[in-house]
Amino acid sequence: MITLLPLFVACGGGTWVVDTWGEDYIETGIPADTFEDGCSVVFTTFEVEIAQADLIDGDDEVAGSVPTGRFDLVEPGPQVVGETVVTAKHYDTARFAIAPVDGDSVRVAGALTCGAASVDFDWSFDASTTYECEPAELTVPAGGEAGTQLTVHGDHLFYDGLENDDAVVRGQAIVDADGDADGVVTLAELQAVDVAPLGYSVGQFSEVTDLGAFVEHLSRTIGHVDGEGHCAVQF
Ligand SMILES: [Ca+2]
Repeated sequence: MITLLPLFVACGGGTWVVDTWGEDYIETGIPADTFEDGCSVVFTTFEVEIAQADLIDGDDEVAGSVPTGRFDLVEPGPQVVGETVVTAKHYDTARFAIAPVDGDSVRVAGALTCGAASVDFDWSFDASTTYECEPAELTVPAGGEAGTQLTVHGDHLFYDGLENDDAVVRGQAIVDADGDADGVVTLAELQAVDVAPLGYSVGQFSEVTDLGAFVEHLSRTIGHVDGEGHCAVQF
């Protein structure tokens, strides 16, 4: 009997481990050479509320769920979200939700610098976003473990397009949005700025007409899988 237990485990399942990471852009900052207009940003807070982290079987069944929680990605990572035992096999889909649990879903704070001008920001978003992700190669081995990473891309908050592949990272419009010139750009100040004169592209999202709505939309595009892997979002 003593030898049967490990055999059973080996045949039945393996461990799926989920972590999350904001990479250098969130931990250290986004350098000026990444911005089309020479700005740069340093984050002091980049919190995401991971409300769901599921491994999906081929027939759209949830094969396993890991415990979730709130993570500040400014802290050096990757940070482990959780793990669960699932049937050992190949999987092609992981589903994550960044959504409010007890407060907002995403909070980003930091400082944006463009030339001699610098502004602070502290923005909270409360959208619920489900990311349907395609890990490049995910096979959970019997008796072993395999991992999936919810990789968060901080630079996406500063894209100048909502869906075009040639969108670039810009900051000047956000610095310029500081209407009362107090050195802090609020979401309300972003909402007072029309995006059309900025040359920003909204693509099919014609309801996005101000810079606040634009950045909020971008806050729902930050989730990726295993680095640069693709996740689909239904808006
Ligand atoms: Ca202000």
